Amino acid sequence: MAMSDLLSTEEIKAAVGAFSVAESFCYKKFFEILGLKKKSQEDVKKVFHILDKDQSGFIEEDELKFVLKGFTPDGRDLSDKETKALLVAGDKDGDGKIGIDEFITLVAES
Ligand SMILES: [Ca+2]
Repeated sequence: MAMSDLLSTEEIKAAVGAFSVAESFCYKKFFEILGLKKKSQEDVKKVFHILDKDQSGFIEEDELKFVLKGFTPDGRDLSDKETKALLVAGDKDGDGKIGIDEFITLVAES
């Protein structure tokens, strides 16, 4: 399963391209441009599993840093500050990583 099976390449390009400038990342706008919120919960789960590269069942901080690359290889790395902000937004139970339910909530909130 690849991101391009779930989301259109145009939307991926537009969403990643919108945050090409350092420190500009906003997950709400990102998910909005991607059209992720309109997707079924099943598809959002599939996106989660792609981003969970080591299949640990959680998106950890080091996976969040490369979240844009998870969508397209030319995505930039998030800065440490952006990564932390995204983690704080998504990590509702404070365990330092994002679980699948937290990811679904994060998308729903966007
Ligand atoms: Ca993981």
